[in-house]
Amino acid sequence: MAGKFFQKPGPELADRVPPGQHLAKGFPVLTYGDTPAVTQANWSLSISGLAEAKVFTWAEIMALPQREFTADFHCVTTWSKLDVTWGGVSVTDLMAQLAVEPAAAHVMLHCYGGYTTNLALADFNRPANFFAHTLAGEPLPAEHGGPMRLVVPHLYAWKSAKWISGLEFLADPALGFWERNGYHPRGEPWAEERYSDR
Ligand SMILES: Nc1nc2c(c(=O)[nH]1)N[C@H]1C(S)=C(S)[C@@H](COP(=O)(O)O)O[C@H]1N2
Ligand SMILES: [Mo]
Repeated sequence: MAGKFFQKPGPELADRVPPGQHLAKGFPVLTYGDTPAVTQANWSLSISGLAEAKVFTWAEIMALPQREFTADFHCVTTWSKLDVTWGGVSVTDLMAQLAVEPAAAHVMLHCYGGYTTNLALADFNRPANFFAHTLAGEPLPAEHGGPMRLVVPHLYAWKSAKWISGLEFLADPALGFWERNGYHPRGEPWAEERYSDR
């Protein structure tokens, strides 16, 4: 698929680009359905399931430590983008604000527009994962999930929920939108966990 939109990684980047992936030129937009209209004023993040129920406003998230992140981004449709620069709040900083029950082992991410995706708690609660409101120094564009998305760099990008609206903590594994439709429950790019065998 080398050509106008993709390029084969040179040997110097081979250890950065997972098997079967090509480097994207630019930053493609991958959305199932329409871009929902969400503003900072009407955005909130709801905590539900096996955790003390809570709703964070935009201002409450902005009051948490604001950090910069540089991360690679791997879409299962075979494009990757290296060294994307983001600004936002680490998942571990947000988790420190929550009272999650010990029985919680999974989390379902809910989004404005109805998209969902599932993660094991161990894949979610990592300092390298973050809620992003800034992309390349600018407010996160709506088509890339603005005003707020999650980014989970170590898994395929369908786990990086755009327009995130809620975290639902669960005891048992569950499947989100693409996972119900044949994508792998975990989605680790170096192991090419693209599709489910079920
Ligand atoms: N809410 C929501 N989040 C989503 C998606 C989506 O359709 N809706 N697509 C996922 C997929 S498949 C990918 S590859 C990335 C794409 O992010 P981008 O559009 O910023 O490149 O977002 C993920 N998060
Ligand atoms: Mo994707």
